[in-house]
Amino acid sequence: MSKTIDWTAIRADFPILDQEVRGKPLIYFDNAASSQKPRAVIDAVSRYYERDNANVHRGLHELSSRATDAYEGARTKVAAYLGAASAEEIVFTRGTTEGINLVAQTWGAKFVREGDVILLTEMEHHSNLVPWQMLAERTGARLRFVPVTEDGTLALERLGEWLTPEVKIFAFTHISNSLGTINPVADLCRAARAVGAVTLIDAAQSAGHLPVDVREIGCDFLVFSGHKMCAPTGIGALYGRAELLDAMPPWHGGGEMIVSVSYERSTYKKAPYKFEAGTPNIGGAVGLGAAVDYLEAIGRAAIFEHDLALTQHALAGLSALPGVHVQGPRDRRGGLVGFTMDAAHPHDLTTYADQHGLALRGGHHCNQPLMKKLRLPGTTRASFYFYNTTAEVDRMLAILADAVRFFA
Ligand code: C6P
Repeated sequence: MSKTIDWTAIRADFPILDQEVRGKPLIYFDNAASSQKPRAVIDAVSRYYERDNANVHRGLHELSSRATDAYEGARTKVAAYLGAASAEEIVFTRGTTEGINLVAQTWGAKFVREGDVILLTEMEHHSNLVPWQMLAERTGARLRFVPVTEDGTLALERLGEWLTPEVKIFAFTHISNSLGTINPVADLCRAARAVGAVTLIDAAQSAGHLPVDVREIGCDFLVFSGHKMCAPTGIGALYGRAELLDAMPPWHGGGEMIVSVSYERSTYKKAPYKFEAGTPNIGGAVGLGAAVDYLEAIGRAAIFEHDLALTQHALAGLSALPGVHVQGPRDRRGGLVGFTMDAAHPHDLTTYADQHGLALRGGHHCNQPLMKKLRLPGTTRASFYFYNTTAEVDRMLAILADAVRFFA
């Protein structure tokens, strides 16, 4: 059992939550798309620009060394947050999407050949699908998918049918952004290792919501986005096992990633710097470091418990609404609920909710193939975070009950 936390006091850390939208108190349930930012993160970023701003790794002056310390300090915090063996295993990226593209285009270009298999699942976000399609097109590799079953989980009892020795990489999401399913990532990594496949975990929906330890999980790569876990947009990280990062060629070329350059050729720094060409998002990294400190002070186990309590409350209420159908599993799920309403298209329902100050998300959630498979036009999704309350879930349920009558 985790420590007792004053969740109401925590809410006061988020200035944006204290406002009315369309004359109603804002209920922000679009956290899976992007979370809100606590004062601690906003202040850390402001302080950096007010006091320390300069370029990193270059200038031999005080501000540059402060900026470098702040940037590298953030890398160390992220490494500890993910349980990485060292800060050199953390590459700063713009977010999940960029991290996956980096692996597909560097590791993939070097190690994936015609006839190899790239194994994904049917519940992947476009970010963990399109970069692999591009790699397959370039190399002649084949894509294969672990199916999603009726109950919104992966067909794991038949995993051996797809996870065969031809699989070079198995890339899968930790938590589905549409179904809420939590995949058993450590088991999947173990199974992949047994056939010699490398693993990549899309932790976009998990890194800020539950404890994630890359060495306990046993993954080779893991990617996440800062903006979904209280940090600014435009910053995220790729964790890569040192041995793999070392074996990968650089990605973008330019300043910061080189040791020496002649007109003809260049030599490159070691990881992670060889993957960080150009001036990085220093302010973003500072914000990410502050977000990590903030989340660690609350504790991810407690955050997960709070997410789950809200989700269970929402699931019970939604199931009682006529013509409303919840997608995804009942158990082993994260803090989001996707659902459909017979009488309303997800876009119309989401617009209706917005009229009441309730921010939901409606559509395919960048899961077009999954929606097609489930024969859904999309879903309406409520996604929770630790600053949300049971009273807000009750208010959502009341708005949706009105919507059932409105659209009937
Ligand atoms: N999902 C949502 O569900 P970026 O845009 O790079 O920060 O994250 C992409 C991404 C990758 N994987 C998963 C599982 C995700 O959920 C997301 C982002 C958002 O609302 C936007 S579609």
